[in-house]
Amino acid sequence: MKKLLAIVAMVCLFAAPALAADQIVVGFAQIGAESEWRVANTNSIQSACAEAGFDLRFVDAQQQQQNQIKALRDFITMGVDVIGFAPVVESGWDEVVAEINEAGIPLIIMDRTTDIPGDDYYVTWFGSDFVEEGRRAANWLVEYLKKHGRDGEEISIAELQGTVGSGPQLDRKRGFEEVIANHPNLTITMSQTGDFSADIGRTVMESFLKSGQKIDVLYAHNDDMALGAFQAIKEAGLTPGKDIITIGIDSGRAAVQAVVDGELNVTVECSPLLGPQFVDAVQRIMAGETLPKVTYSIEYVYDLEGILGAKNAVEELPHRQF
Ligand code: GZL
Repeated sequence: MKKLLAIVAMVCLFAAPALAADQIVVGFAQIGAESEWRVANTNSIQSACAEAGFDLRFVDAQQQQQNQIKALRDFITMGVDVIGFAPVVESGWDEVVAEINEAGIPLIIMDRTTDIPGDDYYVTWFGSDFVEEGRRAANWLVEYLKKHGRDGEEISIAELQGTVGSGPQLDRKRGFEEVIANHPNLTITMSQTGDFSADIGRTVMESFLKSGQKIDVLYAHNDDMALGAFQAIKEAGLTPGKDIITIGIDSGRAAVQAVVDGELNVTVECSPLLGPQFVDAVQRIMAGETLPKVTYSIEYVYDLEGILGAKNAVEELPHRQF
């Protein structure tokens, strides 16, 4: 029996898929799993890398910058072929990025951005134009109010911001405020971070509602916080999408469903499906190709009224991939 077990063990050992000598080793430091968007982004990266046959070293930093920095340093020590990450916030990366550059490891940045000046520290960045997403949200609101005969009204906007100091939080706010600056009747009267989390979005919305201030519009920097806020709105005896105009960003399946149900008035798309682009960038780097410094995703807006060319949520729902 012992001899048989020894033979089986030997067979398993040799049958195990050995690391191909030329297998590409990739390190990716992910922000966390704070939202449906992030979970879909992780799934996209992991499945695309598996399909490409990469040896992917993947770290979930649980939204802590120091965890991302540690992971990046570990990748340097491992001597991976390429490093990728989505910076949880814009600042605090100078030192570790200099170490990556010093080590001569190509750096891919996706989704979020850093405040490091210039663009020679990374090979390529791809993701969404967050300022444009903020503009789209505000321009949609301006047109919606006009269509519904409310463009002369004093409109009070409650804003649920994303993770403080992150690219999407800074830029979605910037783009939205750039547009409403031309409409003095539109005012952000309350604004607080919900850290892109549905739970925190709900508790912050509870506090907004308890303030007793008039709320005509909820602008949430991601759909998760908007959908979390709906619970608080309903507990206050109000109907989201009717008593309060609701605006979200990301356009995951749950959000597009909420538009179909009439609770979310509009969702501005921000695609997490960046895995194939990441694999393509790694393969082109390994082939010695030059890549574009910046590539923006092509994205749309989904509502039920086709405002500003928005696509119809009912038609889109069956096609949502996340
Ligand atoms: C945007 C991405 C944001 C999403 C949130 O590209 O960084 O982070 O909008 C996610 O849902 O948490």
